[in-house]
Amino acid sequence: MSATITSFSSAQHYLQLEDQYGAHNYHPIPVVLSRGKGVHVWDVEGKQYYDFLSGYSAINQGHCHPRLLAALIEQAQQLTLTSRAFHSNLLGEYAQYICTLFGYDKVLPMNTGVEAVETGIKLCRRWAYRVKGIKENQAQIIVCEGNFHGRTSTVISFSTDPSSRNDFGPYMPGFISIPFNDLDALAKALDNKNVAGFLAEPIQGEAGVLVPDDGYLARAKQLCKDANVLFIADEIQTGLARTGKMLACDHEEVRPDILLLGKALSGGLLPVSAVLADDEIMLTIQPGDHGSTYGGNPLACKVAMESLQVLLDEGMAENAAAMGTLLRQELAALQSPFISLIRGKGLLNAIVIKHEDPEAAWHLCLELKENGLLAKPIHGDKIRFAPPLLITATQIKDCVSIVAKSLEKLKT
Ligand code: IF1
Repeated sequence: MSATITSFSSAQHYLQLEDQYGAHNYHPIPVVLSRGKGVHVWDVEGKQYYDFLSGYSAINQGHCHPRLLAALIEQAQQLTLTSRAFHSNLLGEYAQYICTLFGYDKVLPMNTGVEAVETGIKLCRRWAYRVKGIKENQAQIIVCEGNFHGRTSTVISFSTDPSSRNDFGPYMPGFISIPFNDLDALAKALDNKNVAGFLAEPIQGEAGVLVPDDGYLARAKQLCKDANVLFIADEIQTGLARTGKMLACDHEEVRPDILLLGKALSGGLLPVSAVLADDEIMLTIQPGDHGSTYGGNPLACKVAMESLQVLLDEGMAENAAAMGTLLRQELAALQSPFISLIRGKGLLNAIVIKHEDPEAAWHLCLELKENGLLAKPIHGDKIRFAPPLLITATQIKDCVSIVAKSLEKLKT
């Protein structure tokens, strides 16, 4: 029997369907969205919200950006997928564009962020054995406690978050965990001839927007260089103008040996990720060694080039820097007894909630929703504030007034 879905105005109908037929692998804020434009989304009842999550930084360019939609629609009517069994007229153009923009010899195109992370791990290991000369199956990659790099079995093998990792064993070996933002721990871990790489987020997103000390990235890169170890920067969430520069590494003029991009590389239209590296690393993978059905498809290439160009043309990094500073200033000016910390860089921010109710951050997010702003807690007491990068000063002030109004609810 074919299921027929009649359009209902009640969100309840959609929530019930999702609960009955969808896996229960998320606990969303109870809102059912049906439209997005710029910094706003609308629910099925037509209520408008500010989006303060931006699809976890996949929608830096704003919802349904007209230039991205035009690129998608135009290419979708031409050619969407060839597989890599054949060439297309767009992969080479895209590869040149992105390599020139970020200053690398080559790009390996993938789809999701975690596929880029997995690809980076495989490239690092391949380089370890075929260039650095580490003995087969002995390569180690240093990672940071509190990391979030995705949800495949390999990647959760080095997660320190019990809900991401527990009861998914057996785990992939070959990873050494050290504290984030700890150069002594990194230096000590690097004193191991089997270490091939250091994988880190320049700012730890899921850990609560943890910004490392000034100089940490530059010093970490130097320590890796001195130890002949590859620095693998996961810029899937921090990259593409989110922190006020094209890359978070740019704040310290650090050039990763392997650069991982995703999310806003397609402006929220379809999954596109990328791994960039120079030939010494990238050419350790030869034909048949790695790939993906959709990796580098013409539709993805077209949308990714336009997504990057929009960031540049609309000065989104500069706006993120300015609006991020304004947001943190305005939040601090509230002097709320319920906000113990405000931190972030550019428009990747988080507030830490102080309240005797352990669910206070969740309740605040429900109140924010009632007042027209969508955000979601990170691990209990923190709330990520990461709007699309085209947000204006007026809108920032409007959002902060929504936060102020919503915080009143925590008094009761
Ligand atoms: C979920 C978190 C954010 C990422 C970094 C790789 C990936 C992500 C730095 C993998 C993905 C997403 C995944 C999504 C929620 C969201 C998230 F809460 F999970 F941790 F943003 F912080 N590197 N992050 O942030 O990219 O394979 O998902 O395309 O899994 O719940 P992906």
